[in-house]
Amino acid sequence: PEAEVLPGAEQIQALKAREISAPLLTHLYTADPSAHVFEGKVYIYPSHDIDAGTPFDDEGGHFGMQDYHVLCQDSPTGPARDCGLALHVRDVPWADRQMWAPDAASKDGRTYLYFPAKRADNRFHIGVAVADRPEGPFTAEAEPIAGAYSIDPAVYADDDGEYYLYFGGLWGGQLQKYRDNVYDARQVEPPPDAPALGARVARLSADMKALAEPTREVVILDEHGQPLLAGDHERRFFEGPWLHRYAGKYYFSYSTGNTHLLCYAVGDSPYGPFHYQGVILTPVLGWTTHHSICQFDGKWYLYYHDSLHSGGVTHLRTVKVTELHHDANGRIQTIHPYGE
Ligand code: FUB
Repeated sequence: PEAEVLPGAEQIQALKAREISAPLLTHLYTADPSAHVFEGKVYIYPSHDIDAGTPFDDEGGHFGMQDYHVLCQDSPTGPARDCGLALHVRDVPWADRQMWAPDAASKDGRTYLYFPAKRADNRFHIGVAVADRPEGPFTAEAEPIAGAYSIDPAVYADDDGEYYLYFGGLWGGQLQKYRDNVYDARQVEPPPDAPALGARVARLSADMKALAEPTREVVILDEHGQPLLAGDHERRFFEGPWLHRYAGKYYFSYSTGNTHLLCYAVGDSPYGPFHYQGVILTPVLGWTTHHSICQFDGKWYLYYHDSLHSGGVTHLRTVKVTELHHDANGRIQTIHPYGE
């Protein structure tokens, strides 16, 4: 693996002078923000970045997170509070390490936290933990969710009362090792001229703790109605799926990973297919980019992260928020995190 090359002090100062949003808080490193409006407030479910002392590697071993803290805002333009420890890996019976990007859903007065972690066998699974309050503390189920795997769970609550779980991330997130929900350690990302691998989606069971069906692939189509190709690194799904609904359409958004873009595609069903539309956020400082989109008081907001506060350390990130605009045709206006 390549060693991480940090930007110089001058470059950091120049980016700080141009950043469009300041970190929401800095006493913790936080990343991968999943924001939802629960009980009239914004609750943010982020990763809690630490320097675990694990060496940098291509599998993301340097992301050695151990717990989650939930953040809360009275509104997206106000300060964020750290609600304290919500769940620690030592309290998850099946998990060994690497508590990566979580998400949460609210149903019938309870909050469900969905999170990926590695088992001792080095494979990522997705677990669920339950609380009586949006900020936790959460109690984890004894086993991960059967049929879910890889990383980056995101839950979409549809208007008809159904909940959908999306997940998936390539390379360190291990999605490339699965075909049709079956694990095969020898598998790699498909060749450039083959269809790209998609995120996975399934409806959740009524108790929110299981999949109601096997997961399906989330297919993203190009301008000719053909699936994006695996070699199309500027547009193909890599990790960090998210779903929101705008003007009756379903918007599937995600990170392109090694090209560092947040992109989106639009469809008529939570299952897709989705038609590629464009870029939401141009690259931030740090290798990863990961987001959520939420509506508050009629306005839309993009929650995202970058590594500016840590001087560019890829696994020490801070969460930010900025307003997001859909134009008259429903297209999302591209956001530049350090101005154009
Ligand atoms: O935070 C660890 C991983 O980095 C997440 O799961 C990915 O989406 C990337 O942001």
